[in-house]
Amino acid sequence: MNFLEQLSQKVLRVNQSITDWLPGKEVHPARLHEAIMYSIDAGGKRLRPVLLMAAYDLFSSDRDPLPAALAIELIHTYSLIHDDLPAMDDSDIRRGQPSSHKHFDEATAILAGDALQPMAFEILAKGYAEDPKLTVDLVRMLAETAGSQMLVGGQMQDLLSEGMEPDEGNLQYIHANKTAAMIRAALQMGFRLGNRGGDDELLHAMGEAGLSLGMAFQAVDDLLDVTGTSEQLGKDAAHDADSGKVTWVRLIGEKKARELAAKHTEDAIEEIKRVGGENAFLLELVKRMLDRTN
Ligand code: GRG
Repeated sequence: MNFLEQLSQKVLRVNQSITDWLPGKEVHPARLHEAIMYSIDAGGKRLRPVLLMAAYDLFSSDRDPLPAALAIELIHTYSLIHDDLPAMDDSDIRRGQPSSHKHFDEATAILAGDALQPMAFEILAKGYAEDPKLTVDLVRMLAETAGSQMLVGGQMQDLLSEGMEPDEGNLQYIHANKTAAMIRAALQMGFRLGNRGGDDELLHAMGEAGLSLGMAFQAVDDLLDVTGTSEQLGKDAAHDADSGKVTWVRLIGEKKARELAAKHTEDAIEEIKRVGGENAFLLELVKRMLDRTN
C-alpha cells in the first residue's frame, strides 16, 4: 500500500470508530447529539488520530489504537468548537461549514464542546478496561494535555495576548501548549499502546518529536493564515492577522517562519528515527505536513 492509501485507510478506520462509540444524532436530547455529530462529521483532517495510529505502528501490539485515536480527536473537536465562540476567537466558519454556534446557537455549541470532553475519557476507560495501568496512563496523558497548563492554558494566554506587542517567549508558550501539546500527546499515546510502550526513554523521545512537529505545524498554520484562501482552509483566512493575534509571521516574517517550520520538522524526523521501528509512514506524514495547504 502506498502512503496515500495507508492514510485514507487510517482516516476511514477513525471515521468508522465514530459510529461504534458515539451516540447517534437521534439520541435524546437530539439537538445536543446532532451538534456533536455536526462538528465531528465535518471532515477535519484527522491529523491527531492518524499520528497516534502511526506512532502505534512503530512497534504495534495486540491492542486497538482506535479508542485512543478517537478520544484525542474528540478533545481536539471540542477545542475547535469553543475556540470559534464569540467570547474566544469569534469565527464563523470551521471545517468548511458554519461554525457550531452559527449553525445552532451559542448555548448548544458550548454544551456540545462540554459533552465531548468526558466522552473522550469514557471511551478511554471503556476501550482499555482490561488493562487498568494502560488506561490510567492514557487518561493521565490526555487529561494533562487538555488541562490548565497545556491546551486551556495556551488558549488563555493566546486570548490575553491579543493586540499586544509580539514577544517570542510568549509565542513559544502559546504554541507549545495550545497546538504542540496535543500533537505530542498523539505521538506519545500511540507509542504507549505499542509493545515498547513501557520504555520511558523512547516515550520521552516521542514527546520531543511531537513537540517539534507541533511547533512546525503551528508555524505552517501561521503561514497558511496569510497565504491560503478561506476555501482552501475551510475557515476564515487572515483571521489571525485581522484580529491582532501574535503569530510567527508577524514576529519574524514569512521567510523566517518557513525556515522555522522546516527546522522543527527536521528535529522531529531526527527524534523519530532515533526511536526506530516501522517508521516509513510516520516519516512521510511528518514531511508532508510541512507542505500542507489546509
Ligand atoms: C478552547 C481550550 C480551547 C482551546 C482552543 C484548537 C485551539 C485551542 C484553537 C484553534 C485555533 C488554532 C488555529 C489553533 C492552532 C492550530 C490548530 C489546532 C489548528 C486546527 O487543527 P487542524 O488543522 O484542524 O488539524 P482539523 O479541522 O483539520 O482537525
